[in-house]
Amino acid sequence: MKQPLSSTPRADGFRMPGEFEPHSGCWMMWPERPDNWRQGAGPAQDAFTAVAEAIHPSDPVTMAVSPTQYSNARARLSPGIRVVEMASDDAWMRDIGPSFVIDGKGHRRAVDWRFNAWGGDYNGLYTPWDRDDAVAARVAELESVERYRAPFVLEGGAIHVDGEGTAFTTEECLLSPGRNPKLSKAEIEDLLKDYLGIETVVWIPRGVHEDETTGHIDNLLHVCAPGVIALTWTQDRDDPQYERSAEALAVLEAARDATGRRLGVMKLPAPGPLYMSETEAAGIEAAATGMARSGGQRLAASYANFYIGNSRVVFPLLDPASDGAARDILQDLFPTRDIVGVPGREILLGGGNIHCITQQVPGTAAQP
Ligand code: KQY
Repeated sequence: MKQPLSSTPRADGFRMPGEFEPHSGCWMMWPERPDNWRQGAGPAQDAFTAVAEAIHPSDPVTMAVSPTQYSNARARLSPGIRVVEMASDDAWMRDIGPSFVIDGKGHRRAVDWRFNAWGGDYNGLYTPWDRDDAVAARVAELESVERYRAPFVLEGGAIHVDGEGTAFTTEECLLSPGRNPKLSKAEIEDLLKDYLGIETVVWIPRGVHEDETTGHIDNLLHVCAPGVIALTWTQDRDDPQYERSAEALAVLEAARDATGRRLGVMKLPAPGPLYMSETEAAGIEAAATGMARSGGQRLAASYANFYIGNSRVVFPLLDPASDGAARDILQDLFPTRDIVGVPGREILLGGGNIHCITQQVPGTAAQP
């Protein structure tokens, strides 16, 4: 495997583009871990297949899959979806894949973050995680791009960018003791600037209630365009999510992005609240580490966990009472894209949703 570059994206004139900018493809990873996916992962494989098929008409999809699952995945996915063999510890391509950066001259590179299963020995969700940590380098190699190996722990779901110099993250996540306990907030902010090619970090206090990633931003909000944010919102002041979303709204309303612009915030209704059923919990094998499951457990459900493709936005269907309202808001936010809902509950049971299981590859078109 090729050695990583020793400089940084920012020093080399690269930036992470917004998800709403053009893509040349999308990577996913096939689920199979029986202590995270119920009934031997069959229902999750159906859900991941539906997501891949929904994205594919918009962005060419590559599904990475372990050698033992290759035939199963190949048989389930339509022929236009590329299937490649790759080892992993679970299936969260947003978090284990690279974040791609571009330079506006047609060059693309990968940022390979250090991965420790969302908290390492402190509060990580499983061990070992070395196969997950190796995924970004393999994706970079298959995309034929050079790679930076970042010197700190971060998952792709811990950040959003607007492509114009601003990144969004949460203090709950990036300042958690399980990730980079020796780095100060200022040091983490400097590293974000260097590795994302940005100027401004908007720090949201906390993410979604009961999110086992410790506060990933991608479950709380989405950057829909420069200066436009979709934020998970509940009207129920007694719901623990209310305070979290209200704090986020206050920060967003007070913030200026890297261009000095104020942010517009669109509220996405929170589904539910949703809980794991006894039957669902019973179908998941007991976990040796941090992924204990039980009936009645609150699920970290959010419509903000969607994927923005070239011509489609693919969002999770989570609650018939609010799916339609979420769809209408997304259509207002993305008037030129089709809004495609895909059942999201099986992915939610594993701890995330559609954004968490996808990783876009930006296009290479040079910018003026
Ligand atoms: O990005 C994510 N939401 C990943 C969730 C990991 C959950 C592992 N059970």
